[in-house]
Amino acid sequence: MLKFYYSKGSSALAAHILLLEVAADFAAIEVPIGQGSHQQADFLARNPKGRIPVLETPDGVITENPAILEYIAATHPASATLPNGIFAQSEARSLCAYLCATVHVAFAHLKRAPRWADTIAAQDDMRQVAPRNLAACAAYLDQCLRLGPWAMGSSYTYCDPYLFLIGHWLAAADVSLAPYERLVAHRDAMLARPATQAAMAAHDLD
Ligand SMILES: N[C@@H](CCC(=O)N[C@@H](CS)C(=O)NCC(=O)O)C(=O)O
Repeated sequence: MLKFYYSKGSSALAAHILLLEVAADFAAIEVPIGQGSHQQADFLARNPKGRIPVLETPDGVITENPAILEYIAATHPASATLPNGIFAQSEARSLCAYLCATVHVAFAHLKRAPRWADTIAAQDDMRQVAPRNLAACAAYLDQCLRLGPWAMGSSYTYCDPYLFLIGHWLAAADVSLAPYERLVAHRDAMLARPATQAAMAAHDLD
């Protein structure tokens, strides 16, 4: 059985949706970031980076959202959430790398500014610039959906819960989705799926 370590409202929502979507056999273990549980020794033994999510598999521990999502898709072939063929798989990795390394980090500039700057002025500046960068990310992601309705085109893949998470965070960060019609349609299509609804409920989100 898989063990999935998550914190409510964190980026773990993406893998949580996918685990439910593919009907994985998993146990969800809450590690509340707000209580500092991700910095406790037992969690650091699993992920020395002290970050959520973590997936414990029969072969060992996986960290980093793109790797966790691809693992879930690849180990549940009946769900057909892994794109077919090396080109489509590379495109999926490319999108998830962008979500992880650029978009997620742009969000972190809002909440985790002290990680990158010591002075209050520099932190404030970073927070002020963040919405501009996030809007640029949203515009790019809207373009990515031009084939639609899903991130990779006509079929739902493991990228979709990750893209949904980002859309959800954008709205929560007061970056209006309204100008990005494809992102709005994608969010609505995701919200119509029972797995998304169940994962949202598990994270106390509506
Ligand atoms: N690149 C990592 C980022 C993980 C990450 O930063 N997760 C956040 C929650 S969304 C976290 O653990 N934050 C706790 C902290 O920064 O101390 C991934 O994609 O898994």
